Amino acid sequence: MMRRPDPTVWGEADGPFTTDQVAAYDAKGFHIEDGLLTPAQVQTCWTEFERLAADPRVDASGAVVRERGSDAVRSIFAVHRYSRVIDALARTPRILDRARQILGSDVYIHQSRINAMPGMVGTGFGWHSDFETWHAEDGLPAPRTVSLSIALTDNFAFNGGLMLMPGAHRVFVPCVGETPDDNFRESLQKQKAGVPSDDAVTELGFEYGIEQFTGAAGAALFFDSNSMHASSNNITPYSRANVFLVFNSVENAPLAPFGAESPRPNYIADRDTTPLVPIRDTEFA
Ligand code: AKG
Repeated sequence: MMRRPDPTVWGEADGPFTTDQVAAYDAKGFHIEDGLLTPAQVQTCWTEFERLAADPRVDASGAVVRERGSDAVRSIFAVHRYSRVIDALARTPRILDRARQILGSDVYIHQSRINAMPGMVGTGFGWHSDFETWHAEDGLPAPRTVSLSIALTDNFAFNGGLMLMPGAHRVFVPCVGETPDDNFRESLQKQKAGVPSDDAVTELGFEYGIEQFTGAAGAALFFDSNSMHASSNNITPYSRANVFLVFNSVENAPLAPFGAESPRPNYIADRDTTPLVPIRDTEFA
């Protein structure tokens, strides 16, 4: 394990986060904002999720990942490409200005997805840092991204709410082994390459502890790309669906992958680095 050489907050740009919130994000690697979306806006996004999940063209594109051993939708990728609503969501000032504030530059979307975590059959995501994969397989040079997870259903402690290790984003954990060709075909259902060893997770867990993102639908979690995070299986009847938007700095454009033969497809790791153009808040939903 090594201390991360890069900052978490890039520059001192103004924005919706207060100075204290920026300092806490810097120290913990994440920030929770209750009520980022209104109930009506959540409903609009949920309707989009149902529409995309039923669209055969989206399915045929490969963007829909299903749970192992069941037909239930686990993830839909590139939702900002398939949905005008999600595209507009990403460009609302309350979201875009926060991403720009943390990253100190213009931003574009590196990845978007809805993780459905369906009731009874939703399977969790083992401990990992996203930056490991985004560096090795997508070619992002530095951890200069901020991820946003917005709850489309209530996120409880018991229905697969995301767990994070506060402060562990400052440690980079190199993962053992090589990335197999087309690793994403398996890793999006269950990640095996690019994950830290049990010993590394144990050490970090005892040093940093674990907190959890819980909140009513509409709550949001902003988190750093090197945050150590995971979720448990959802064995409750209550689905835990979240929309994820990953903002990358335009100054951190992807290069050739650092640890894989070829980059992942565009619907998983977008290589169009055109800066997002803001909209007015009233233009969204
Ligand atoms: C990821 O998208 O990298 C996650 O870890 C998502 C975890 C979740 O949805 O519970």
